Amino acid sequence: MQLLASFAMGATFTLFSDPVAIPRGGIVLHPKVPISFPAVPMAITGIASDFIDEHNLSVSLSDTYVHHWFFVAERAGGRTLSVGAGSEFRGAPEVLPFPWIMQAHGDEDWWAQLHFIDLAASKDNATRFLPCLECRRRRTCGAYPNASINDGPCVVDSARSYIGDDYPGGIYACGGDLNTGSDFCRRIPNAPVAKYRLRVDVTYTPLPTVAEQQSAAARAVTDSSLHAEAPYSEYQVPTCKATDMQCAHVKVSEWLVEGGFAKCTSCPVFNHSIAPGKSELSSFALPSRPALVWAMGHQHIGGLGIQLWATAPGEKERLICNSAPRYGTEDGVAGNEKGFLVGQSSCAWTDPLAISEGTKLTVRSTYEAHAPAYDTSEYLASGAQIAHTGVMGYMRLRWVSMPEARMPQVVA
Ligand SMILES: [Cu+2]
Repeated sequence: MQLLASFAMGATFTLFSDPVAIPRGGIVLHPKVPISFPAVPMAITGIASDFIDEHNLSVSLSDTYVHHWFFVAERAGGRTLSVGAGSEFRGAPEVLPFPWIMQAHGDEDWWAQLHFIDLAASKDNATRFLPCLECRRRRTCGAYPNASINDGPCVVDSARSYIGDDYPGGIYACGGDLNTGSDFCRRIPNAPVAKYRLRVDVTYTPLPTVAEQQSAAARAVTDSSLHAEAPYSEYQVPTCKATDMQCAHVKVSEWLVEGGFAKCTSCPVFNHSIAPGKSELSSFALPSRPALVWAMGHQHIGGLGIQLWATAPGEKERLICNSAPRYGTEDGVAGNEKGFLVGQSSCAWTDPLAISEGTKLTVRSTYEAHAPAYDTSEYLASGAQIAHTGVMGYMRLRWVSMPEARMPQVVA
């Protein structure tokens, strides 16, 4: 309730997740950490986040890697908002162009999904650093807590017996214990436990009257995320041939905007032995007369950029959004960690970009694809096969419904 006193036009308030404990060298995946969010109607215009320790200081990714974070609102059992992605969080605040908003009605349940990998035992060892945060699967691993000190990413969840024996790494190998964390990249005997929190800064305008709430509804966005790897949530980047001087890998998905949906026309049938995901990731409902107001890609280390292209009926293909990653340049500096992906550029349209019926949308996610520089003999996927394990190529989109009178016949 203290937050309410500070409400004003365009004000910002700050939320904190509950503290998350993680043993040094461990991993934590909390699927649903409750967030106390003010139970009043508001128009959210921006969300920024930070990852802090017990002293409210920003934590470096090279110390504890924020693999993913999602800040989610649910209403009447359905998800109404999802913000966040991965390690780029400090350099990728989600700020909608005026006058578009994320609408909170005041009766949502808010929670965060947090996935952290502690690199304390790996950051001084190049042979562990990258395979650790990429969750590269080891050939063998002991059972926690009696695993050897050299154990690392393994598929240890017996409930996931459907995972293929040749699964090379990714989320399935990074599950961890949901409550206490688990041994992961390198166990530290009697490891101390760190406690971290997610800090979320919300910029908003209050909506105290029914009339203001109704007006805001016309400016409220809906979201969808078109994966280059749909219907999966991750993919593997194959190592390029030695003769390939450019050595870049491009993952592509194609989508048809038709009948109120964006449906993937190039995606395979979902098979859960290959990678996490779900068949629903191949089709998304769109608002009537869909138009884009914001887009941002999400990639992992090794990403070179992700693009959204559109081909309206009878038109040539056009680049809609090029979302470029930014890599840090300073050792251990939170927000600019050397070699880490610390930002991702966004695209925004104050005047919505209408996507007409029959338009083909294409997502292209590019990664560098050189063989790993470390010895991969202890991992399931050898360097000759996989350059990066468990990467993502998400194009995160925010949609509004275009006024009918302004709907063009082709992409503007
Ligand atoms: Cu990711």
